[in-house]
Amino acid sequence: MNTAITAGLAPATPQDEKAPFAFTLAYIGIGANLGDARANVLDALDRLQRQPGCTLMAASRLYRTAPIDSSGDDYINAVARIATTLDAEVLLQALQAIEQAHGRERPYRNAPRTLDLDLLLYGDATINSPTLTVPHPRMTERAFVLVPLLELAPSIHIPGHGAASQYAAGVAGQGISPI
Ligand code: A4P
Ligand code: MG
Repeated sequence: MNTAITAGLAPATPQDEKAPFAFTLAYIGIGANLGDARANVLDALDRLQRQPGCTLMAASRLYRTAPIDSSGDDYINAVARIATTLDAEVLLQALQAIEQAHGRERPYRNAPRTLDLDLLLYGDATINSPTLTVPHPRMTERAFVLVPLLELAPSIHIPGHGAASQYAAGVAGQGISPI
């Protein structure tokens, strides 16, 4: 069995089995603290599963988290692992379309939001374009990212930063609990 089949991307013909589809494992941070935040996060997972070019491989538990550099109610946060054939910029556009489906508005930086989808990691890529920074620049400082990420991938490395687990102690004071 090749890796394409393992990822649920079965080849269309026997010949294709010789040339497996290229896919990338990516991690998506999901957050919401407006409206029915729990329902919004669950719907985001469903939409990721249905997104062409993406297969939802795993999802963390949902967590209730205290706002960090933000206002409003507690957040509901989770992290998803997907296998995707989409280019990183195309994936970002797909994530933004899911945010828009939930009426995401951006009145000011870090405003409360119905749904926020951040591309945390895209394989082992480092990306610095006008629209996309990967790894997500603040992911090592935030329990709402690190705790669900480490639940899914305890030994994961963050390009340019090393083992994600080494940052867990630094965010231990931030309020987070599974729901
Ligand atoms: N952009 C660049 N890189 C990325 C990336 N890796 N993933 C650009 C997603 N977007 C990326 O994003 C602004 C622009 O960032 C986009 O147009 C995109 O081209 P945005 O979603 O409009 O704004 P944002 O979410 O306010 O910014 P950002 O940077 O995602 O915010 P943070 O730093 O992630 O903070 N507290 C709790 N407890 N839980 C939360 O989920 N979230 C935030 C948002 C603050 N406090 C929180 C939570
Ligand atoms: Mg965002």
